[in-house]
Amino acid sequence: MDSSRAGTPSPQPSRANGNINLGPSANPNARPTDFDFLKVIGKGSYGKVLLAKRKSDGMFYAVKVLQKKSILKKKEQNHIMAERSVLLKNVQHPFLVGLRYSFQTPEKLYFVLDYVNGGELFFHLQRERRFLEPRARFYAAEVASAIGYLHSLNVIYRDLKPENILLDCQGHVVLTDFGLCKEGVEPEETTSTFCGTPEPPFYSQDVSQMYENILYQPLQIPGGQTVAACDLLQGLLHKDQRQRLGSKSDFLEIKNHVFFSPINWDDLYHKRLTPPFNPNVAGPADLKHFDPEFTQEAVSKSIGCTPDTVAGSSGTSSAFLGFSYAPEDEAILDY
Ligand code: ISQ
Repeated sequence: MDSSRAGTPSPQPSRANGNINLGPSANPNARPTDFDFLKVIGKGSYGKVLLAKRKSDGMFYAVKVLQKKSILKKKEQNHIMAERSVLLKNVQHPFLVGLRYSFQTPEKLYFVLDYVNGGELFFHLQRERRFLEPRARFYAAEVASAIGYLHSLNVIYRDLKPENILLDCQGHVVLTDFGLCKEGVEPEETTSTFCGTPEPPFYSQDVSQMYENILYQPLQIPGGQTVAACDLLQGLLHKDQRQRLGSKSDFLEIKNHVFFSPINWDDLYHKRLTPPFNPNVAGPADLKHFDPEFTQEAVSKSIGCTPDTVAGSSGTSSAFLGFSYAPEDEAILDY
């Protein structure tokens, strides 16, 4: 049922009666009670991500739960629906989290995502303070490969930061949060909104000062980097977007930059490069790489106890008609 393959437009919400309709629901049978919700493993601007075990087969998933009432403003609905349709396109890239299916109750939206437990890159970077260049190169290359793929679908990923980059159990990158993706952007177009989390290297406690820094403060790169790394950073952070690395031929320019000359991109894509760091997890239930701030938080009882009603019955839920999704070829996805 994936109507949003590369090159085809994403499903667009229909606005009749103010409802959003992304097409026929494919998995109306899914329920929150299908899962045991074990731990909170992440929090985003619109909800939580929970580690969940599916009762029928014992499989672990990361289930993103969003409160409908907190996203009912029109702009925010579009944001969530954009996230969903972006996720639908992503299942085939090795470094983007896969959406298995989604469903809703009158109160909440549920995204059933692949669960990866190597931890956030943010967590590892905080612990080690900085990565040496070969390690930074490996992560940057896997991220660039994923972003290049999104660009090939005319999708811009607008909140790239270490918190949104996870590692899988082998140490490969998995990008997760698609809430800020902008869809349907043609290559000639640009996007001019300030987006994401505009912190280092232009950080200031005063947010407007930080924006000033981003726009006008010259880039200062700490010593100890190779010429290739400095050149890459200067290229990516060029103030003039027309001169920025990637502005002419996108991912190809990144791929061909001298900093990445040790990378065989075909081997990278096929996960034939050994990750520079092995998260050493004991199994899918090993949460040692997740911040205790999240994992010690009790899972709200309401998450697993929503009535077994689906959208369309009343109130807020009608705005999310068409949300439920199950993959066309369930066998491929091992469901
Ligand atoms: C998958 N696995 C672990 C954590 C996650 C957080 C957000 C989205 C997907 C995830």
